[in-house]
Order: sequence, then C-alpha cells, then structure tokens
Amino acid sequence: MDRTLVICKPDAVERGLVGEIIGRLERKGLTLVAAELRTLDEATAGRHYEEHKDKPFFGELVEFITGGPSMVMVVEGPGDTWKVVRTMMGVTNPKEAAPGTIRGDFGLLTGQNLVHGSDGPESAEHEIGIFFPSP
Ligand code: IDP
Ligand code: MG
Repeated sequence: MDRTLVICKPDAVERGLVGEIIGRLERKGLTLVAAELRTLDEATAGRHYEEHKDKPFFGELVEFITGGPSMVMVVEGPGDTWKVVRTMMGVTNPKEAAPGTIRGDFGLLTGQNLVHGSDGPESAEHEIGIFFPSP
C-alpha cells in the first residue's frame, strides 16, 4: 500500500469542511491510517514548507497555517496515492481549480485553499515523517 500526507488546513477546520474532505477521500476508496487535530508551531510549519522559505508569501503562509488547528492525516491507497489526492484537491489557486475538486468546489483564495497534499512519493515519505515520526 502507498501513503501520502493530507492536511485539512485551518480554514477547512474553521469552516466545518473536515468531514466533507475526509468523506470525499473515503468515498474514493482511500483509507485513513492516521489523523490528528493539531495546531502547527512555527518550527514544524517551517520544516513542512521549507521549499518555500525564500518565497514572498512564506511569512503569510506560516502565519496562516499556525493560526488555528489543522487536521493532519495519513491516507493510504493501492498506488500513486499522492497523485490521486492531488487530483481530488485541484490546482493551487482555487479560482482556477476545476469544479468537482475540493479547492474548485469550496475555495476562492490561494492563501486559503483548504487542503495540502504531498506532491510526490519522496515528499510523501518526508512529510509523513515530520508529522508522524516512526519510533
Ligand atoms: P500546493 O499546496 O498546491 O502544493 P505550493 O505551490 O506548494 O502549492 O504552495 C504551498 C501553499 O502556499 C499553497 O497551498 C498556498 O496555500 C500557499 N501559496 C502558494 N502561492 C501563494 C501565493 O502566491 N500567495 C499566497 N499563498 C500562496
Ligand atoms: Mg506544494
């Protein structure tokens, strides 16, 4: 089985969309194998978004993602799970995300785009290790 990290970001939690998002993943056939509601601290947010640390929106991104509880999850499927989840999320800018995707159906702003999903097999492994380290 193949795993990826999914985060329902603070806007999704605040808007009561966690059930909707998990429901979509489950109805697709994916399985939830770990989940925790947690407010990310700055260090964890910085590790998670390290690739963006020199981008102009980094400060805003960290402030947003640490601003309230997120639902952090590991989701499992038969293969290419990261890709399945990314397809279901839609593109980064919700204005451009296709209807039927999570961002396309529920979002309007790039800075409040509801959900994170790992962007490849290596980042999935890396990100799962950040949030759910193996003993
Ligand atoms: P992704 O979440 O679709 O993988 P990334 O390019 O990895 O998109 O960006 C990470 C997150 O940073 C996005 O989901 C979004 O919340 C935020 N972000 C990306 N670009 C911008 C921007 O131009 N302004 C504000 N926030 C942004
Ligand atoms: Mg990304």
